[in-house]
Amino acid sequence: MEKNEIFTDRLEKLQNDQDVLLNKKNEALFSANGIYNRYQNPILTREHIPLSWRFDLNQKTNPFLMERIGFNATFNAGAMKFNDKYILAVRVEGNDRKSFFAIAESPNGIDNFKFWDRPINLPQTNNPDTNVYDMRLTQHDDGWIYGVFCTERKDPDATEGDTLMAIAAAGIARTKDLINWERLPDLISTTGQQRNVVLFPHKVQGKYAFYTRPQDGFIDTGKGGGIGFGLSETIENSEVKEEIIVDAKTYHTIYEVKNGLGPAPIRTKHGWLQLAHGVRNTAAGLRYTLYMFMTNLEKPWIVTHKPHGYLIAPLKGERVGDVSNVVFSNGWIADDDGTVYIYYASSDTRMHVAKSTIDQLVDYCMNSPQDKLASHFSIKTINDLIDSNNLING
Ligand code: M1P
Repeated sequence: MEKNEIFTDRLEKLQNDQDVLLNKKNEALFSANGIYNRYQNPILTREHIPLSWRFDLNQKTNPFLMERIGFNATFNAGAMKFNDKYILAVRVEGNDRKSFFAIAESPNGIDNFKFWDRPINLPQTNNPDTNVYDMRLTQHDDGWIYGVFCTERKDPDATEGDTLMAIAAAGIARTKDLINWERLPDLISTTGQQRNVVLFPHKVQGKYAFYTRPQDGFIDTGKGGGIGFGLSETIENSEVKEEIIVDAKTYHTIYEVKNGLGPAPIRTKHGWLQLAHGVRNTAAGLRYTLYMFMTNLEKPWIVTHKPHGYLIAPLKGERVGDVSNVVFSNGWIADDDGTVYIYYASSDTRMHVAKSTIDQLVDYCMNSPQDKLASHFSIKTINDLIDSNNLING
């Protein structure tokens, strides 16, 4: 085959394949638990990355139409509704392991997600990031859209030859249009490291409020007790001087190793709906699942309801990927009609959506039994349900 035929044939196939993928309809699957519906297809994969980010499309300089820049994964996306579109701020990871953020939009929240023309050009602080990931979007009362994310840098105290020691901190940027971003200084907090930090949408006691996840190591949270909460006088130089623990990591639960808040909470008349990830240990390594709880409307750091166990765990194909046995969420959208789109990533590889409603999630949180932390209590809870069902059935 002639070189110019290779180029034109490959370009046609690549463009057709991507058109088919981007326009594919997504169907809701039957929900056995009645709490949410999963969907048939992932909503974003590395195959969704625009061809112009991957290929030199000039036949003269790339006669074989080879990929020049490879992409490894699209996952852990922040989410919001913006100009009537369903927007994801996606963690895109290149073959070089560097993550960055890129906006993808869909007209209906479940399919047709397309990336905007270019990735987000995130300004640097005077301590440049090595890697950035897991942006939580918050539409704040102050008029700005905030993106709070993890910024990772090599630990300056790493001993010679140690190429692993790193420091995680909460980076903060804000925007009005999701294209032009202003970078603010990283959050200063009481512990050495932070990940999974979320800005609350309203001021509390006149201050900016953050959910935090204090940790004294890069991977291990150590003495950091779980999902925290703290206040900062300003957002331009954020500092949380005191963190209280909202939801503690706990022995023999799905969040025994660590946990972290997902997206900014959803307000309901019964309280704030909260989505988080919990991590437990297994012989096969860490297992990440998603769980929910509700917090008090006026005191969003106080848990009022907490169903036992997980809401979403990795299922079928979701179980396998770069970091297997993981589901992770840092984005959801509540529509005006009460529909809730839960965006979650599986195994640090691809994005999915599950659909529910505020009414279903409130009912789930308020009426599911709590984890009473021992098998014999679980049996009692099951027997109570059987007894009340027997009463109904005579
Ligand atoms: O690999 C699973 C997840 O691990 C981290 O989350 P956490 O800090 O709670 O362990 C993050 O790196 C996250 O991006 C990743 O999905």
